Amino acid sequence: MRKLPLLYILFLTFTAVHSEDGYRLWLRYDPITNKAVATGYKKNISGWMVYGNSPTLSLVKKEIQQGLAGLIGNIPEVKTPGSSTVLLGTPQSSEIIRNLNLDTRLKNLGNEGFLILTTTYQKKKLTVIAAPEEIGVLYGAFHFLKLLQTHQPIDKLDIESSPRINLRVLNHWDNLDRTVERGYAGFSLWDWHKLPDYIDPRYHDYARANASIGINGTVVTNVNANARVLSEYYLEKVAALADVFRPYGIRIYLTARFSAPIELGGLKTADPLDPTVQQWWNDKVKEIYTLIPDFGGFLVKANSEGQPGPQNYNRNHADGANMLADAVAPFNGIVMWRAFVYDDKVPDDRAKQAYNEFKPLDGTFRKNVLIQVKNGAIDFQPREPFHPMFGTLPHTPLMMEFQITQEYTGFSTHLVYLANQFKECLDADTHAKGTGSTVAKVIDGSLDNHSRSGIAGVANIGTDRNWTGHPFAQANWYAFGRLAWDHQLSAQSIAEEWIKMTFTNDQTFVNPIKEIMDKSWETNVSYMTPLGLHHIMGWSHHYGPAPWIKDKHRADWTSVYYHQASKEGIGFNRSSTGSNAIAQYNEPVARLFGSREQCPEKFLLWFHHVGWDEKLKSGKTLWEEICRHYYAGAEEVKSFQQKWNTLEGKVDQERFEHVKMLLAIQYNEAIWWRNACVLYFQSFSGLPIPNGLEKPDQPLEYYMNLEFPYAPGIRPQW
Ligand code: BDP
Repeated sequence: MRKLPLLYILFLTFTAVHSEDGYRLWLRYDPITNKAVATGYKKNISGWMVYGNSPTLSLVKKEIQQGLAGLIGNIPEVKTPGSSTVLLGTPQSSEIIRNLNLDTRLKNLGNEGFLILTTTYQKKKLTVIAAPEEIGVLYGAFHFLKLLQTHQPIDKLDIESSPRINLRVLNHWDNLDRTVERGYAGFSLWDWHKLPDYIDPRYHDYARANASIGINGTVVTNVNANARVLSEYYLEKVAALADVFRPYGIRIYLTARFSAPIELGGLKTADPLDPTVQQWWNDKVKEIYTLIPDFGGFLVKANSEGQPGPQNYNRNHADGANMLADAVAPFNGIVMWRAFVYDDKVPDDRAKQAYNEFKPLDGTFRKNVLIQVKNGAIDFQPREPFHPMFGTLPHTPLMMEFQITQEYTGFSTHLVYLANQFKECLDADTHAKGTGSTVAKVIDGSLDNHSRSGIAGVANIGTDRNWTGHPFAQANWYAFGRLAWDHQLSAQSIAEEWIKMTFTNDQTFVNPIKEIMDKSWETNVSYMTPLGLHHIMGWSHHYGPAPWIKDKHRADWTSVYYHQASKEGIGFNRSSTGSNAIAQYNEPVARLFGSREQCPEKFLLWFHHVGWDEKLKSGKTLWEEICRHYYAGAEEVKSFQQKWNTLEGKVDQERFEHVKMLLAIQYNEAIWWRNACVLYFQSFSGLPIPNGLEKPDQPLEYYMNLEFPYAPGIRPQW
């Protein structure tokens, strides 16, 4: 039998009492063990009071009470403010807040912002957490507790914070049978069968976690939509979820299957310009709002990957989106219409198709339509250049769609901190209105003066006890929320606060882990798709390497379509001598990406077909550089393992062992990626693996013959 370390055995004995299974996420509120820090906080917090007892302010009360009790212990709720009271409320709920002359400051915060201020009132020192609306008070409470969780000073606070983006939503690709498309953390949280009568306490915990990072919307159903969710039977269940989420400031949205009028309504058509179709949607929407008065609206995937849409009736995306937008407009609802469209019947480069379809429609969408665009033009690859639609459709509010679930970055087995990936895209300069026209400014509406703005993240959450499968995948959920609130935050600062709240404030743990997280995405790109390679993963399930995939029923679902490897070289020529996809970018981006010499090497094979022997900036040939990346990526995972092992004892044994085992899988899979890709590409280059690099222990055929019919996350009908 395998011997378990003594510490681990001891820990197992105690877990019944206090288990660190990751359920509590970043909201652990364990006692601050650093005496000096705890004493300092106690001096500044002698009591607390929340003005008001609405559903949201009751949550504030519960959070503050729980948070303070957990972190510093026994702080009484007081009836009147004494010295060092923490006082929370809105100007409507609290006379003291009204008397503090904060009107202008509060007004400037918008309806979700908050203010945390150390001040004096009637000679008493107070910490005031105030907001124009109740939800801001909840956000402020979480922020204040975060200061404590991360051991920040609180004696002289003056913090104003409001979100840069209005709509901050999770997209759940959850099916009504509770499977989750591209979900790697168990089944769907939504127990449709038992709803509306059974309310799983987890729904509250889910909403609370989201509120703690400012997420204010959730699309609970898959973009590959099932019309049934719009039936009365399901709408009652949706309404029950909406009731749970409401006090947390979270609105519910549904995916709308475009053919629902036929499937549910028995109509002969779903033509958006047919008045009976419009009427069907108007009636359906009215029914939804009767049950859910603050229903957010619809998310739609149309005419993409076999989904029905307006083009089935020779109408365009604007016709479809506007028809739905008209139905929800009287109720202040919105339509998030996805730009993820491509068709293998179209002979053009897949990377160009979304822009080609949407650019001519710029300015023709209703005011309550947002076009939801993936970060890159292909499909959530480990690394993609930013989507050319950002910065080229000034008359249409564009939403960002990031993928938090790790479909293409190792499922929930690989430690990959995605904030760096999100940031690379957000910080990219579209040059739409000169230098500094970043993607972030496009989506927050500031570049083109759009009052609506939005960002969506495809959720990585499921029924796994720790929500996300990998303990570190929680960081991606967290970072998405934080960047949605403020895209100016750095990936590193977000990592730091997450580590402290999720694990420990011990800097000898925080620093090395921050370093691992910071490197982890680049590492993942290196051992999967270095130098701009893309879409070379296992067919359909996307598990593991499979650059050899060819001859499928759709060319654009094969790997050879994307890497174009030949005896001469490798890479997709999207320059002016190839598909000319670069022309969709503004200058000087188009010129930069289009030039073989200037193109950043991280995107080289995305835009160029390059000879195996051609020299790169390092002086090495392309072949040598490809090998170097694959080998270095795998080696880095080994270094993560080594570093992790030195940290045993600094955190609970349960999560320590969990991460340790997952890192071992990640290392094996990185080697698998390395070996399979290097051998496969070698079959074209005919060149030897450079000296000093270990030779793969299996022949290429071995890797090509591996099969994974039950890899998680796949849609049953694919
Ligand atoms: C791809 C996924 C597929 C989704 C699609 C989408 O493989 O399961 O349905 O994106 O975003 O990445 O619609």
